[in-house]
Amino acid sequence: MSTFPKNITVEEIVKFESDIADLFRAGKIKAPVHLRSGCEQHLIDIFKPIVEEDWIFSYWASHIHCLLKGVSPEDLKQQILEGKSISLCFPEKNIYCSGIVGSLAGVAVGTAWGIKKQGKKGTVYLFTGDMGSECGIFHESVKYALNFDLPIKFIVEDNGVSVMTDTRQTWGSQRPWFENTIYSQKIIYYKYENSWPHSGLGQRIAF
Ligand SMILES: Cc1ncc(C[n+]2csc(CCOP(=O)(O)OP(=O)(O)O)c2C)c(N)n1
Repeated sequence: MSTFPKNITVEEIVKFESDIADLFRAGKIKAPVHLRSGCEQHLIDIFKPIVEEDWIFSYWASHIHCLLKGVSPEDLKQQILEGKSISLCFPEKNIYCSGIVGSLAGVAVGTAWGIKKQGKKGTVYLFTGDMGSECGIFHESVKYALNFDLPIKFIVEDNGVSVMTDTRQTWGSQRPWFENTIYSQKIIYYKYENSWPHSGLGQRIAF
């Protein structure tokens, strides 16, 4: 798997998101976009062991995950221009995303179960936000994956908020539920501050 692209820099990622913001501002994207920043180096590091045969499941803000899994910036931009930013899918790259909170946890665990049962190669990576990681389906999925030793890692990307709601205040705890539990061995957790709004640009766009 030596041809797998790994050389995308923080600057290239920042420029990609900024270019998409310009297109959105100009009214060229007639669908939601969710831009992210501050997580670039974390994601570059997390993607280091990820190879082509691995699977990526992510949600509404997945531009950076797609780039790091080897989708070309041109192909990604085209899909975004076609209004698919919120649920990007590249089956040829084993990438599936959804705009529905929690929807992919069971799918990702099922994929990992299939890999194990069929003796195939590959690891599944499910990316989720901090609020997504507090949902019941996420907890059940991590529990099942740990108990059956499935080839899956869960990545929790904590920007502190669910849209504009403070996630920790919502659940009455300053710590994620899995901290210092046996489940944390299945989870890669990092914190970041997103300089973009949750969705769009925080301004009215006229098409
Ligand atoms: C089932 C469902 N309920 C509500 C929403 C609306 N929604 C979209 S993103 C989001 C917040 C998720 O927060 P978090 O998991 O922390 O993600 P991030 O901050 O990284 O976007 C919500 C409530 C949705 N997409 N799906």
